[in-house]
Amino acid sequence: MKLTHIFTFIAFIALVGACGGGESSDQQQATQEESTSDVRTIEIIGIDAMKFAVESDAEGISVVDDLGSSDELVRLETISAQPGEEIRIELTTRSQLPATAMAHNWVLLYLDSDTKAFINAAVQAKENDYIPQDMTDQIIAETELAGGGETVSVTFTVPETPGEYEYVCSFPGHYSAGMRGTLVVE
Ligand SMILES: [Cu+2]
Repeated sequence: MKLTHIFTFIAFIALVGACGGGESSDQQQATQEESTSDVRTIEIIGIDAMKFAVESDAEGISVVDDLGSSDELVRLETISAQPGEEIRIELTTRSQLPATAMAHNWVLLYLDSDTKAFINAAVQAKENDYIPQDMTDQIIAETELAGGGETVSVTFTVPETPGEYEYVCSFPGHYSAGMRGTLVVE
């Protein structure tokens, strides 16, 4: 091969390489967009009875029918998940009360976190939407507070360690009223 041919060949390879790279990054972006819309979403309703409720039973969750006739909802008790799975929580508060009296959030805590201590500290953290700032290392995922008619959401990756992770509403009094549940990682 002549030297000029070699240079042409190298230039050709470089060009193909550059195009290939561009294509694959486009492809990656498309895959990401697709996966975002494909994320398993759990629509939770926060009710005045201070419970996490859902409209009906579904695959991957377990519910208890102990809310009486309250909006024909059932109480969400557990969410089952695979390690590393992506889950989106959408929390809507159903209430006529002002947000200062009735608002909800959804906070998922690590296995080794002290839930009672977290809840006790949350009462003192009104200025930070009832999230104790010195205990954020105990939180895997959290939504903002949702007042009546509002919807908040969070997307998170399920931890790799199997176990029963507790999720809570940290608005004062709601945890002890039963506004909590378990994310079961299998
Ligand atoms: Cu609440």
